[in-house]
Amino acid sequence: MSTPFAISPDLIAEHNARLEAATLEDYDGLKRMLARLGIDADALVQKVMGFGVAIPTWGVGTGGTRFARFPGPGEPRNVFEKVDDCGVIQQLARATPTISPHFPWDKVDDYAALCEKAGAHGLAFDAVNSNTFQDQAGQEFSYKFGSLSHTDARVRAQAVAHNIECIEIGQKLGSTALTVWIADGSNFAGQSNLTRALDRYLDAMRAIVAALPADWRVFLEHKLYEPAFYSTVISDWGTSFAVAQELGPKAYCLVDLGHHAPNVNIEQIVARLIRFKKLAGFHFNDSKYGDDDLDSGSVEPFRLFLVFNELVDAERRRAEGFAPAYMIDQSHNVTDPIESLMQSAIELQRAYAQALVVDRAALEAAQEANDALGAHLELKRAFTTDVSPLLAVARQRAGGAIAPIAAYRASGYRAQKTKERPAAAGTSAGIV
Ligand code: PSV
Ligand code: MN
Repeated sequence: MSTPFAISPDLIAEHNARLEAATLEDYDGLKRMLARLGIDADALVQKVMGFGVAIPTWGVGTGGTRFARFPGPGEPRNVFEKVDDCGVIQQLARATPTISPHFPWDKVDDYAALCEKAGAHGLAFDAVNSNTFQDQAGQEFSYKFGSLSHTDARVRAQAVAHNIECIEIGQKLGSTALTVWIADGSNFAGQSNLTRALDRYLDAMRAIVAALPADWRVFLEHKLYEPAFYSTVISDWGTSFAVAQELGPKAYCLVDLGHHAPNVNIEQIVARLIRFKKLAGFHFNDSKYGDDDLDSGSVEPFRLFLVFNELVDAERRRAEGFAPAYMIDQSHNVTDPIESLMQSAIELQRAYAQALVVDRAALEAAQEANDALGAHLELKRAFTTDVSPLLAVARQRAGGAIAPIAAYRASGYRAQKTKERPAAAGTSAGIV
């Protein structure tokens, strides 16, 4: 087999050489403006360069809805090809040094080879995700009526065993966290005993927690509804928090930005979880209506900024136990997933940089003086600061492309992959 096409460092260097002068001019302007506020732009660049978010393996395939999936050209057909695409995202945008795999979707015979593949791209593995929301070929018991909270102890045992297998695979990949999201719930009032379902879940989760290696954590991901539409076992952050408390110090609450009641104040939930030392981290995406899995920052960038405002506030005051894991969890239905993921990572960096621009002392003074508008204007000033040149400089200093999507398009990567990766029958990349 011929060597798969890769984007050459020369292409990135040429691309950067063309854009460098204008970028530095803009950066110098921003630097002077920030200096007037007592902010060192170069220190912010360093901070941004230290920001990393995991790419989910399933995100590099085209997603889908419950109605259809429209496969994209040159989609990765297996996890090794997914890792290649993750490599391109990191090569150009330099904000995604880790990969979050999903099992059994990403099961392989040789995990050492998978680590080697990731390592060749300078990538490592982050949290592993289990899957008991689908039935797999040859599986003994069905998850149609639930998994970890199922009424049948044999189904629960099967789901527990799967999660333990995920931990074992994760150990081979160098991961130290397991993310558990279950689709368990009910579609009819009366279908499920709401109390007993949670008790069964807790029992099953205790077995999973007992199997965690000493340095591992488990991330509990709540979601209000879908696929269950009357009740969901782990429906909200309150349930997640109570469960994490019962499960002990290895259990944390994961916030997927699309998994909340409409109009809920997500940044306040984040602040609460930080306060009680139970914030696991995030699945980043954006939404207009529900769990839309749209690109981060594409619908409500101010909300994303407000979330990062809480994160930076916690980082600044060195909040105890604060070590959030970041992952993107999106479904790319109408875009090239590589482009969407690069842009999403940049939007996350943007929100982070804007939150770093907040004058915390001025904000606190306004809050203490009950100067409502003054406090708000301090946030707005930071949010409306165009940090784009700073992000571009951070990318370039890290070895990436000043304009990653333009460089990607110029590289012809997708066209090459379309030739190299003829669609395989039954490819199930993405979320359907
Ligand atoms: C569920 O909607 C979810 O957010 C979970 O994180 C899953 O693992 C992921 O989507 C992929 O379907
Ligand atoms: Mn998620």
